[in-house]
Amino acid sequence: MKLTGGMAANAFQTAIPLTQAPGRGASLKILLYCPDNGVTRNFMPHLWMFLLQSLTPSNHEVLLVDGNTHPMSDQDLVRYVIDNQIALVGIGAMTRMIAKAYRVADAIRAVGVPVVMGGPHVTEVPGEALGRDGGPRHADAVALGEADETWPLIVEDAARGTLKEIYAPVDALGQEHKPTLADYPNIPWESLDLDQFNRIPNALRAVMRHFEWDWETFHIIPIESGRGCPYGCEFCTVTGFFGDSIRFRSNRSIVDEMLRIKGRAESTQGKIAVFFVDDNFAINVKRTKALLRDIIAAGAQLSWVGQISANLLKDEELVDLIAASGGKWIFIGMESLDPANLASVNKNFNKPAEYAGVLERLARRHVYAIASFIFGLDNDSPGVAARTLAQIREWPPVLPVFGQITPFPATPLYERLDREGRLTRPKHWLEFAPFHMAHTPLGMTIPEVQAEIRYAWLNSYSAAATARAIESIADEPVPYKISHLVARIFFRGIYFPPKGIWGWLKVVAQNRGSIFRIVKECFTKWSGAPGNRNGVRLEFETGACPRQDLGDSPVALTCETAIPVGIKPEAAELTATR
Ligand code: B12
Ligand code: SF4
Repeated sequence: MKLTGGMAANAFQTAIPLTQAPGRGASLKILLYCPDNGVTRNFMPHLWMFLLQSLTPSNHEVLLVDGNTHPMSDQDLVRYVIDNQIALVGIGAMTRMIAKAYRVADAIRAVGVPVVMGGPHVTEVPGEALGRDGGPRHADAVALGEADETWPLIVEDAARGTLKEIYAPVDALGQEHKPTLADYPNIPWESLDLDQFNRIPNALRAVMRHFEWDWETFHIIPIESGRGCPYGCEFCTVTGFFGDSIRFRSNRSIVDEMLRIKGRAESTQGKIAVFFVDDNFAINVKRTKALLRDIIAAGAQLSWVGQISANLLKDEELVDLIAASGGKWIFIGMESLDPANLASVNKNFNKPAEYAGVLERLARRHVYAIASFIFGLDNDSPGVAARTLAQIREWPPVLPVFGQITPFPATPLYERLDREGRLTRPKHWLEFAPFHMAHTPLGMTIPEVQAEIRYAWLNSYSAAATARAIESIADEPVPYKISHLVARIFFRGIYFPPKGIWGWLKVVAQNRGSIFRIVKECFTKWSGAPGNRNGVRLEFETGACPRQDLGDSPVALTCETAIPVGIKPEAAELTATR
């Protein structure tokens, strides 16, 4: 963790050492709350809430509320806190949700309930939450960095009424100490109440039940297999926050977690997919292969999404294993097609000339890419969106996402732009505005960047672009087409969130050509299996497997499909910063 500023530098000195023995105070009822920011929503629960819940000493009770799935006004939340006799509230937020987080914290503190804040933003600018930067105070305490080991101490201090202001993961000598992940807790996914995170809209659940389709629930569950990334891209907070020393959980604990999740899916008529939230899931290729082999050997495959940088996806065996272990979509931070741009943000390990090969290698195994681009980099000029889209059209179908370069506090980018006097909104997080830049790029104006981003989203997810993408996989099994279509509609909602039922009907009407084509194909295949209602189901189950042309691949070709039919395509935001 890299702490900046005077306040941050003092943080380690004032923090309590991890060696302090926790004593037992009263039993507390604790609320962990994750704010939405009223604009963007997440499609997946936040891991930190479940992790901290599992790490809470057992004499306390922890309730979770995620504003993304359960939006509440500040006053509703205060009422919830009072009604449930909550004695401590923990709030975690990324930079873009921090303004809402502060507002909620203020309202809760106003009724006398202490608030602890944690997560990337308060770690980066702890003085802001504590009111030490001249602004108002929003939190009674802040947890800096990884809180796996400090959280139990915070809870016990709160129970004794001795909450301190700053908790940092330090050893007895005041040196930063990173959790090893060797004794990662069991998050009881098999028994947790995940109802608020079900992605199947209410209206569709009854239909699924009626037809006995096992899509009554669909959850995306976050799993971390390791932490840390050594690459240090200029705009990224990860190297600063988690450190460049990479730590992994044991394969056994990850496989066990997946088996428990799989067991839940099988026993609940539902589907569950996993999001490996590691920033670079294959940062140690040898270890990732070993993990994927263990997943396959244990029969723990679940459909999964992960984030892997393009340079690591050149390894054929790795990609075989990704496919065989259930990997469906890989998030790739391509950022730019311009090597000068990549060099300017310390990401020149990305080689645009290699992107096509990587995408084809994935597509051959029916694994596709979420390709993330950043506009507004210093070598960008007007027309960057059209140039990028022209290149994308040459590739196997991908789900592109576009954002602007954002200087997050405490990143090398923020510091450089600050030094260069280029920050136009140095505290952009206090006035969050989606897709609005906070500094002036060198080759374009801020409105030009916004226009490029809009052009890119509009033309990537138009009905014509979707029809082209479906056409490009015409020879693939139906499930892939369904999966692509649903994913494209879902991703379209990132930039163009549909408003209510009419909004959705409009999206369906616009894409009726692609929908009709797939339904027709589905129907043909279904009726092509006389007397067998399972005709389609059978294809869904086998269709997701990698093509059987992997030669002497050592991996077992078994996998299950998770087509996110009925997924609630809310306005999710995907990172464009990895
Ligand atoms: C998964 C993920 C997502 C998911 C959604 C989040 C989710 N539902 O989990 C998706 C892919 C949608 C996403 C989107 C975005 N993301 Co994101 N995402 C991540 C990622 C890879 C993993 C998060 C995670 O679960 N980590 C593991 C947990 C255990 O770590 P943690 O959350 O930090 O929690 C620990 C501590 O922070 C602390 N803690 C956290 N909260 C709290 C609260 C309390 C009370 C306490 C005591 C402690 C505490 O304790 C935890 C255990 O040690 C992180 C990078 C990373 N490795 O963390 C980026 C990251 C959080 N994302 C980031 C960004 C920028 C974004 C986007 C804005 C990108 C974009 N341009 O669109 C969007 C915004 C989403 C939105 N809705 O508005 C940045 C945030 C930087 C910042 N300063 O805010 C990160 C750090 C990545 C980066 N490159 O810098 N993201
Ligand atoms: S952007 Fe990705 S590769 Fe670069 S430092 Fe961040 S996590 Fe690592």
